[in-house]
Amino acid sequence: MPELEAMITKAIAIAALEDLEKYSESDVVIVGAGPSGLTAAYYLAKRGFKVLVVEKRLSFGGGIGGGGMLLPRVVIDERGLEIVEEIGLKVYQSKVKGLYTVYPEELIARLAVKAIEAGARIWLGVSVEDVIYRRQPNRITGVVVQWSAVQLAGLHVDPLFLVSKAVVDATGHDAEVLRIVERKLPEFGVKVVGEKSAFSSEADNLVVEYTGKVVEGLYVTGMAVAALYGLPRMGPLFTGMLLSGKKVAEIIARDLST
Ligand code: 48F
Repeated sequence: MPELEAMITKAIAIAALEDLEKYSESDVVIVGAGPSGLTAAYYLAKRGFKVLVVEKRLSFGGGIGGGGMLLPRVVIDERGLEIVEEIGLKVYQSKVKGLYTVYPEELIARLAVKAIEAGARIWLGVSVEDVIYRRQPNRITGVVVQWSAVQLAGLHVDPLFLVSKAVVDATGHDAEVLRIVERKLPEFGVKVVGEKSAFSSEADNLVVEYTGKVVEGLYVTGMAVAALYGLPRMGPLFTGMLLSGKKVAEIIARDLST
């Protein structure tokens, strides 16, 4: 019988490397485990797609956990109630007419549990630093990943590749994947206009309306949509994030099924 320490190392190495091999190819890679990315992961995994969420931090939830200026509530309105009910999240009618509040920690937990139970995997501490592309026709065919710790240390370590039929930029305000495509693949014609100032009622609808495919193989959801198209911000109103995640899942499901 080997020493327990050796057994622990073997157990992790075998399982993790099997995982890496399994997810070297998937149907959908979602970059970012914020509200839009987790919602998209849930609805895609529920439909049976092989879904991997890559998150650069060691936790999921993105901007949910900060509530509104660190006050522990986020707001949704009526349009979000259907999704909230589906994920089993408790919702509290606000004294402010027409609005509801939810606990950020519960929203993070419910979204993550639903995505994971539906079959999505979420890799923490992994950063997307580039994309994979092909020509004729121009298309995005996956992402280039690196341990966030390696990036933070500023070490020169070659990354690895994850191939997928669809890549989703769910990286929030920074629209990191789209900015990479804009900078490194000018022939794709992606221009990240940059998010505008606050106009909550307009922003929350527009972000859903503009959610979708950007170029072949690359989709956008959540606040990255606002950054791409120069839409206003909405603050800690999360209806649009949930609806955007659901919409991008529906669009990808349709595209991958045809
Ligand atoms: O920022 P984030 O929560 O994006 P979102 O889903 O939601 C926005 C709201 O939280 C809020 C708002 C709505 O009212 O304004 O801000 O659009 O989640 C984005 C996630 O992507 C991760 C990041 O750590 C965060 O958890 N992320 C960003 N860049 C990368 C990344 C990258 N290059 N690789 C991997 N993960």
